[in-house]
Amino acid sequence: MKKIVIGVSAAVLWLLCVVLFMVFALGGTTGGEHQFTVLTVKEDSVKDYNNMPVFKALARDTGIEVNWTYNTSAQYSNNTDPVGIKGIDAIYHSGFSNLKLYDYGRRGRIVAIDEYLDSMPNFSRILTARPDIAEALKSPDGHIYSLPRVEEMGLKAYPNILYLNKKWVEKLIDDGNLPAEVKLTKDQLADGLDLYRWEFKAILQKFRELDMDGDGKTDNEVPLTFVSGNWQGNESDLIASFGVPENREHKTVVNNKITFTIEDEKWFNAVAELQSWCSQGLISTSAFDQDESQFLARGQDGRYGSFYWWEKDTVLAKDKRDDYIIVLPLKDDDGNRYVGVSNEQEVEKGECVILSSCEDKEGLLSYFDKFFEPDYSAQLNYGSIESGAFLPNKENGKLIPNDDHGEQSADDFRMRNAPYGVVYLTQEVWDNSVEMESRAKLRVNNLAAYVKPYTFPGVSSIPNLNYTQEELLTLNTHEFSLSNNIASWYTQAVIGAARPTKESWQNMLNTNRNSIDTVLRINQAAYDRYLQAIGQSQNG
Ligand SMILES: [Ca+2]
Repeated sequence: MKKIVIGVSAAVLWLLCVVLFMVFALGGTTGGEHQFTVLTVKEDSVKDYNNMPVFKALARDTGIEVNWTYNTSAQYSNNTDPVGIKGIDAIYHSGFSNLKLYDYGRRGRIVAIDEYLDSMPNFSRILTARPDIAEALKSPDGHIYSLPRVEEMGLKAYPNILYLNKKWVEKLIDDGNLPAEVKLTKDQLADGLDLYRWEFKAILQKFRELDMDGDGKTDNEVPLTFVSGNWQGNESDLIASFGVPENREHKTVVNNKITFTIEDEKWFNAVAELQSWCSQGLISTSAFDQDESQFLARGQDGRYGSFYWWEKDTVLAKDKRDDYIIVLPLKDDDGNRYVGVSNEQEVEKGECVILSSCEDKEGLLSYFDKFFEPDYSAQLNYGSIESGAFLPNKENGKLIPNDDHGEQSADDFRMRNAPYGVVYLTQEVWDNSVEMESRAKLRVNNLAAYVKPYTFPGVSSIPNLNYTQEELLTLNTHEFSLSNNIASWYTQAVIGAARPTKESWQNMLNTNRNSIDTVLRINQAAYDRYLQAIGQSQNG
């Protein structure tokens, strides 16, 4: 019976769609050229853009009709020449690299968007107000070939927070099992716990030896875990505690100098110590081969003694969340703490490209220009007001996120309802137009209180750099093999049976010397130009 009702309503809906489509199609033909087809990359679990209220609102607002067609990311990545797809005017979520953007751009296959700024008041304003963004978007010939995604919360540079199972530490204290040299009392067990690295290690050793969860087995506790090399929740800040500004690319800016962390002997010392932690079972070997979803699934039942992640709520089932506390970046023997800065960008370059075959470039770009307005950016990023992503009414001129999605988690809701892509959400927007989600605020506050103050002195992210054609090609030859070589040496060293030798580390550096120096030279040249372009003195 239910099936029949659904069938009937689907038929009615379909009929309605046909009628609506005809109305729009007729309107389109009489109105002229305001109809476009845009290919977007999305998974089947994400709702149809054509039915999303935010796109209906955009159509009403602009008088421009966009028909969205889809590729899943698997389909899309199999297509070696997506710009050659017939019948589309643009690609949303194009994900093009610098080299690809420039390559398509100089061959005239995608549009130089900077030539259409008259149709794009919002984007023009952004480029003027933010020379760093303008600089980041340029290709070697000075043209801008893509529309960006800008989401600034100051979060992505610090993707690792160390969480510790407080319940288990309490149990150690209660049972008299806390190592005598670790002076910890129960009332200290709160967010911001202050530990030397050696104290943390001594606690992990107890987690390893004892049946912490009380199920009768001593082999199913995971003392420490993370997702090695992942963009969040990786081991970089454990390595940083040895006094080296590590991130997952092993490459950072120290006092305006592009630097590889792997060249620092402190990095080698960290790797050697990690090997010892792994061989003693303090770090689970799965930390080096699990993906995000496996890591999240394994954490739910509360058998992690400690882990690195951005927030604990996604890692733990609801009833386990209060069991964990935030540990400050681990102190070295001298009492110093360090965290590195990631190179994850809050300005993402290749979000949307317009194909040269598009017959009304001004029209389509004036449509996408609307995406940069706060109300549209917010709905594109979190879901439509009508779908329940925000409360129906603004407060003090601000959109207020709706955190209550019933049985559905905030992540699930957002994944299905938000198209993401071209947005502009900056501090000014958070201050005036859109209230930040409560979980984002929590991250901001946690990072401000427990992580950011310990940023390695003089260290900053490598920004989006603007390369010449020759530089792009040279980087293309060196970067990929270099990062593979580093990753394979590192993983073998850490999970190997014996402590890595200094000689094997130096051999790895020697073998890759040419690539290391070439990448540094090119990055530095581009970084110096970047500093000049955004008007900063190199010493300042
Ligand atoms: Ca157990």
